[in-house]
Amino acid sequence: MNRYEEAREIYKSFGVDTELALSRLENVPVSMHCWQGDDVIGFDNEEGLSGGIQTTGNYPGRATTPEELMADMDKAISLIPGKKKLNLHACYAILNGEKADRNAIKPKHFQPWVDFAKKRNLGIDFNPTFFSHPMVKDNLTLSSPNETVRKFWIEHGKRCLEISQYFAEETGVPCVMNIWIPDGYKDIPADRLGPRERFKASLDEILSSDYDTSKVYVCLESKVFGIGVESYTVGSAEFCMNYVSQKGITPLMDNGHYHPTELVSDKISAMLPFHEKVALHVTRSVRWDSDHVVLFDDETREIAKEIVRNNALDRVFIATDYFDASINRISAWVTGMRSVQKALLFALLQPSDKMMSLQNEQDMTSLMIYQEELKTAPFGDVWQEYLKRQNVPKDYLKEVKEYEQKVLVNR
Ligand code: RNT
Ligand code: ZN
Repeated sequence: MNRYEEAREIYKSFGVDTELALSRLENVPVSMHCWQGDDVIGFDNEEGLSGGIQTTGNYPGRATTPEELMADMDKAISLIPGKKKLNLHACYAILNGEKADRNAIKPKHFQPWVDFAKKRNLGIDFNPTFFSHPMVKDNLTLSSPNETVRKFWIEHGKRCLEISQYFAEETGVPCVMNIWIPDGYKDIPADRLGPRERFKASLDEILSSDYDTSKVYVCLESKVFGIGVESYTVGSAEFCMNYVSQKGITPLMDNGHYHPTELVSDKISAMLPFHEKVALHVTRSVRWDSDHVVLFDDETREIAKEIVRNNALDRVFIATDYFDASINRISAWVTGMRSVQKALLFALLQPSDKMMSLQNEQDMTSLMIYQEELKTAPFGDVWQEYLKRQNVPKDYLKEVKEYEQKVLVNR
């Protein structure tokens, strides 16, 4: 027996079918964020990153053109097992010298991305970019008291809805379009209600445009605070939760956007009874919303367990969202994407039904022991088998280093 076969037997003794787990895993799409490749800069502006988020580090080789970014994504994709989706931001529009501001972008500015996705059989998700732009005035966009500013960003939202629907129609896969705004105040505001009323009205206006809800899932992402906007965030958790419920759109939870002792893994089951779909930004927050590379850590595993054991693999949109400029960016993509998939496999290898009945029988003693035993079951051997079947190398470091020497250092 090889290691995988032995592992299969051990899992069998827990009542777990590793073959079933492997075949389920390969069909779970994970949406890969393009913005890890260029430190969230994009191609449509000369501005640095703003909006209360920040990349740190200056590792060589940042992608600076669409061709470079696509080549880097291709390299990463070749090292990531499983089903992927492409997650784009509006600032990655490919304008080819044309003047089209955020309120004037059209599907055609994303056609090269559609070609890229189609060739690789990927669906596309999308995000309006409400940051890194001169029309962000005093850290405000859709909630600004300035009508011209609001109008500009409302139009941007509408443009993005049209582009999202174009992605869905071209790829045949529904597009998840996520709205996140950086709006807030560094210091204590005098009016907390006004900005939220304006944000609500702006969202209403964006959503009043005619779009096909079977093709575009609009999400709203909440946040607790950002750099330079520490005292007040317009799109807080309560605001966003109420808004999505009222409008029947999809909540998006980023696990960097809560107080450090709050866990998104616990929130998933609080959202599922009320929403057809729930969207996630999987990240790793170190002390704050630092957007470190996702690892195979406790909370990532716990999030995956909640998706799997609640039978919600087809109800939860899983996307990565982090940006580390201090390490090789291809490696950052691969490590983070692999970590999400590892966590999903780990979750698929849990005898969830058995453990749920232990809980219902109030046999918490057995449940504790079961859970502890499973932590040291030969998970690694099943993971290696998955990599083998998916035809991706176990040792991606070597490939990443070679690509660095051949391509990245020459930029
Ligand atoms: C920011 C949000 C948002 C961004 C991306 C780039 O705090 O997490 O999702 O990270 O849109
Ligand atoms: Zn996010």
